[in-house]
Amino acid sequence: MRRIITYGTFDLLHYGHINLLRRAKEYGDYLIVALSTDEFNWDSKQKKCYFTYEKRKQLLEAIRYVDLVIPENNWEQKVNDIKEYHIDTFVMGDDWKGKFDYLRDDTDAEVIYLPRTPEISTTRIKQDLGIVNRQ
Ligand code: C2G
Repeated sequence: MRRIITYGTFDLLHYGHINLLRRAKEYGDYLIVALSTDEFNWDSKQKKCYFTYEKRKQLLEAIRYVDLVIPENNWEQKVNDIKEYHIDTFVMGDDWKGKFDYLRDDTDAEVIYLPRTPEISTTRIKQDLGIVNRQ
């Protein structure tokens, strides 16, 4: 069984996220999504999510490509996750290109960056709805 992992916030789930998850799953049989917790998002990514971790997890678990959702609590857990879950392929959108190349040295996983879906983003959705600055 070929196992894949990817990481993200996945707030206001949209088709760009689905495109990423669908293509990630093509690299194997079992896709794990490490979902950024509310605390990690706020403390380390300065992102205030619209949906809580539990709601974002529920949405991801309903996606046919996703087999398991685990929490992403910090930037440093990737090496351990890859070893603990016997991951063969680490996948991220190419806005992260190069940022996780160290995993090629520190683990046996291949590191793949996939093209983002260009025209859609959670920020764009909030802007279009005129809610970007309302906290
Ligand atoms: N994505 C995409 N196309 C978009 C928007 C997002 O392919 N239009 C991809 C991103 O490249 C990422 C995944 O969908 O691989 C999740 O995106 P975000 O929720 O924005 O994740 P991010 O905040 O980048 O968190 O440790 C890594 C971080 O947790 C990644």
